[in-house]
Amino acid sequence: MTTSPPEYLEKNNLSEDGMKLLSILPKEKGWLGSYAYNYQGFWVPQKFLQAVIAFQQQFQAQDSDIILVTTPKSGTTWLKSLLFALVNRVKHPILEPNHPLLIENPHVLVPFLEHTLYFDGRTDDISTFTSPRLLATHVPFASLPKSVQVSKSKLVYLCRNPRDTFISMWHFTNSLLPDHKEADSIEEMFNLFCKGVSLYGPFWNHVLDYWKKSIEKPNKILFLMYEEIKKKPKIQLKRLADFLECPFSIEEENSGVVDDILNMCSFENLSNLEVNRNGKFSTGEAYKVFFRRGEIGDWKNYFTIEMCNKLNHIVEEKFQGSGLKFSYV
Ligand code: PAP
Repeated sequence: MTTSPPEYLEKNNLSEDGMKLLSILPKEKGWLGSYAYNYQGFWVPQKFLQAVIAFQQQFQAQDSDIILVTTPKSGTTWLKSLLFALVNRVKHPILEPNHPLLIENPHVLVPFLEHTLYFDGRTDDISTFTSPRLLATHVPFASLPKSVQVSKSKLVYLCRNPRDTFISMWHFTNSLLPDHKEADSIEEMFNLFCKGVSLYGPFWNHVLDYWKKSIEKPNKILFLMYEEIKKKPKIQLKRLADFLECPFSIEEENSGVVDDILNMCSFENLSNLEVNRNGKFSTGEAYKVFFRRGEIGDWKNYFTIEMCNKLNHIVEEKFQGSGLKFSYV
């Protein structure tokens, strides 16, 4: 394991209060040698802790907000693009040559609250963003700002089966290392994941809390799974449109708008765009790291029988009686 974590995971710019908090939080040596801190029951690297707190303290939800919540590596980039295309389809017709999704990365069009808008002491005036504001977060339900929970804002939740989520995260984290040197071994990272130590994890708590809330409040939270969107994209996109109260009209369906959105946001299309092949965030990370394979079942290339058994055992125990089932193929 590397001894000097990359900039992405660690940065020593916490306020004095932040440093005090850090000194009392439980910590674990996590991904790429950085420490993960257990804050309000979930694991977060130092780099994002202050931004999570700023988001909690400063964000004021508006009733028209649409907030995408995901477990990291569950297809966030994909759903950001689908949401943007869907909600803005009148302002930006799908086949227009300069559609924003053809020239900008989905993470720019649907920014993360803690990773972007409240990151590093930023003070953007997000109250003036065009309505409906499309925003994103990885923060667990119980730790969302109160105004999100009590407003009429809508939450779209996305998760993915834990095997593919883990493999995607393992590749992603290692891809942040220059020359992929000193990468984390899959065994070490898998053991941490099984202990619950993963970005915004434990994975099962994150998923289960949103699952239960989506049943309690079906008009507030829509629960989506990567595998279901892959297998039945039209049905899931229409579900999303209905939930957001912008259903497709018969004319739109007949003229192929649903397919046009799915084609524009497909892995093949997005990953081959110039902006996503060569563009970068202002912080230096390349957009291309968000496009790897985009498939269900890559776990088969990495998981041993023992790993499957170990994770199955945890997942079955945690999700018992919840009615929630993952698809692995
Ligand atoms: P984030 O949560 O850190 O923002 P996220 O977008 O969820 O990242 O992770 C990227 C994953 O989504 C990658 O999965 P993989 O490692 O298993 O390949 C990426 O390939 C996949 N992905 C990105 N865009 C699409 C898309 N348009 N369709 C399907 N999968 C996609």
